[in-house]
Amino acid sequence: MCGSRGRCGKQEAVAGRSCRTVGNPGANDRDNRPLGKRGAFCIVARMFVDECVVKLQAGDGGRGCISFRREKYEPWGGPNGGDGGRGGDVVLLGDDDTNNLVDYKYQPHWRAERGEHGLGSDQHGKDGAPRLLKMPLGTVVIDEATGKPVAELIEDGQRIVLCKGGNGGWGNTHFKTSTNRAPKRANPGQPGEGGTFRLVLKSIADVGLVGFPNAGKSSLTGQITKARPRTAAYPFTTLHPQIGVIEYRDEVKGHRRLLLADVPGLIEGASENRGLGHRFLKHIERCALLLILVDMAGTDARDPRDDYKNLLRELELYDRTLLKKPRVVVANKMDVPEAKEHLAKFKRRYKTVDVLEISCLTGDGLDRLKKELLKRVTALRGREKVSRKTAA
Ligand SMILES: Nc1nc2c(ncn2[C@@H]2O[C@H](COP(=O)(O)OP(=O)(O)OP(=O)(O)O)[C@@H](O)[C@H]2O)c(=O)[nH]1
Ligand SMILES: [Mg+2]
Repeated sequence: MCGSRGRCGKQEAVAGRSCRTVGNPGANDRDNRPLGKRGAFCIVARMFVDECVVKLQAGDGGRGCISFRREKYEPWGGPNGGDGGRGGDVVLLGDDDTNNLVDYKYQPHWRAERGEHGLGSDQHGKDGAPRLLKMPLGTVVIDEATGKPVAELIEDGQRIVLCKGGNGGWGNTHFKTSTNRAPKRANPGQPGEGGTFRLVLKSIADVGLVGFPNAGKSSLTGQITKARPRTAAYPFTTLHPQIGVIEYRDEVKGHRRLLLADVPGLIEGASENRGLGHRFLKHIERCALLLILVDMAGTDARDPRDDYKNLLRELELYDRTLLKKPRVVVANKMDVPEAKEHLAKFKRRYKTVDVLEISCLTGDGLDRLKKELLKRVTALRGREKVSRKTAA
């Protein structure tokens, strides 16, 4: 969590670890200070890691013990070697409060405790403590040896035992038989499982926000969710995805919420690594609905019609299936006088596309957009459940 919690209002951002930033243009000048003047902890907290490699090792089982009972007046006390303890597992825990893999990037080696060895007098070794690793929801674990996904964390509190600890070895008491009353053998503990794994975070959100830089994605996120991503009039203000929660309070149907993922801007040629490239598009792969935000003001002499075409092209180049996802096209900056003309031209070219008009500056159209998002996502999620049942 951000070290300056109270000061920067970090608790409002669900993901992205951003400190409180400008929701409305110019609203909070303190946060426009250069990074170096905000305190070192904030700078570290801004780092966003969504992919890293870790080496995990479960604990080995403890050795079984060879021991014999020796007491006064007990000449044939018999074997009393205890068993070794079980090695601890490496357990992944889905955690809603974690949204970044930065902890694992700089500390990639994790090991669970080994089991203690067995002792005489039938004392069993203590089991090793498991190693609990908190993972952000949406983390996919890929085994580096096979290249195949082996686990995926999608629910808060979900536990996955990724590497099992080794069993403890039997002490010599277990080997006592009618013919062998004094066995001199015990088992060694079994080694714990281990491996090298790639962790890939693919955020889980209902709606993925896609647009050119400066289209107003973060302004929209700031307006309709509780997150406060930084907004400014220069491209690539947002450098990593931010997840915001859209809240709906309904007296009859109860409290509802949708997650909105604001991903960094896409530009033409992103597939060739221009701008920030395609690297963050994995965060919209799981969204039910894509929100394509078009800057109708034509900022920087751009043509909104070309923006829309280029956005779809970049999505297609990243993954064709993204184009099959349902999408809602939203025209932003409708408060700017030229926007009306641009919108008319846009509608003439894309006759079948339904466009929702909004302005993040004046707030026009935002309520309608929120309702539309809820309606569509509810319908889509319902359909997903039905198709999953049919597949089963
Ligand atoms: N006039 C007007 N300006 C807007 C509106 N929405 C956003 N802006 C301005 O557009 C600029 C860019 O807004 P951002 O929200 O940072 O845009 P973004 O899409 O998140 O940009 P990147 O993070 O760089 O990709 C800011 O200066 C905003 O004040 C709007 O509806 N009307
Ligand atoms: Mg932004």
